[in-house]
Amino acid sequence: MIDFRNVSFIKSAPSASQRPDGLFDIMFVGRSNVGKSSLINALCSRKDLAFTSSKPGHTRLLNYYNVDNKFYLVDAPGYGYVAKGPKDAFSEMMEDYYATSKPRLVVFLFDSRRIPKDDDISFMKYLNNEGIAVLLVLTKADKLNQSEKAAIAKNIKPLVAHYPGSEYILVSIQTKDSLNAVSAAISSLLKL
Ligand SMILES: Nc1nc2c(ncn2[C@@H]2O[C@H](COP(=O)(O)OP(=O)(O)OP(=O)(O)O)[C@@H](O)[C@H]2O)c(=O)[nH]1
Ligand SMILES: [Mg+2]
Repeated sequence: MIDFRNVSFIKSAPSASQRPDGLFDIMFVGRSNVGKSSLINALCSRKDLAFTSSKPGHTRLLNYYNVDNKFYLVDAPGYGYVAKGPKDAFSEMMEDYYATSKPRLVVFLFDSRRIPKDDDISFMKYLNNEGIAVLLVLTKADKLNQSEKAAIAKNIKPLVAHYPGSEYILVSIQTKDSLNAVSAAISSLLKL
């Protein structure tokens, strides 16, 4: 098992060439505001390890955390939010990152209330084509009512179509059981 409480911030890297050495990467990716930084804090039982914000586009750099001396957990900028200029922070950073590095696992976060858009689907396709292992996490489960919960499987079909495992975890940062499920799934996928 992984002790997520044994965590330390290593660095914020403006580009993948400045990544720290030594361990492999698990990268948290997803649309801006989906809850990546919040999930990292919740998993690690820390309030302000990763910076969160109610405004999208908060995380601008690749933030590396050493988890239990087993891997680097990488908090990435979100996609789908263009702050300024022709590209969002995600496109710039990720093109550079994926040109030189391959994460051992991508934790793909998707807001459980949403319908997948083209950019969600193309990113999932990309990960699948690259042979990168994916764990699909549907976030903000506490905001769903029963009928919204029942509609999830149908809603996310276009996304799951490009995701061979097709299993997903419904998560709320307020629910310890769902956080334990994420931790257990990561352990199992990494055989840790
Ligand atoms: N109700 C609820 N709110 C959540 C949950 N997870 C995250 N949030 C809220 O969603 C907002 C965005 O969270 P962040 O963790 O900053 O999102 P992010 O994906 O890191 O965003 P960027 O860094 O901009 O890409 C914050 O207001 C969080 O409090 C959840 O499980 N339930
Ligand atoms: Mg963030």
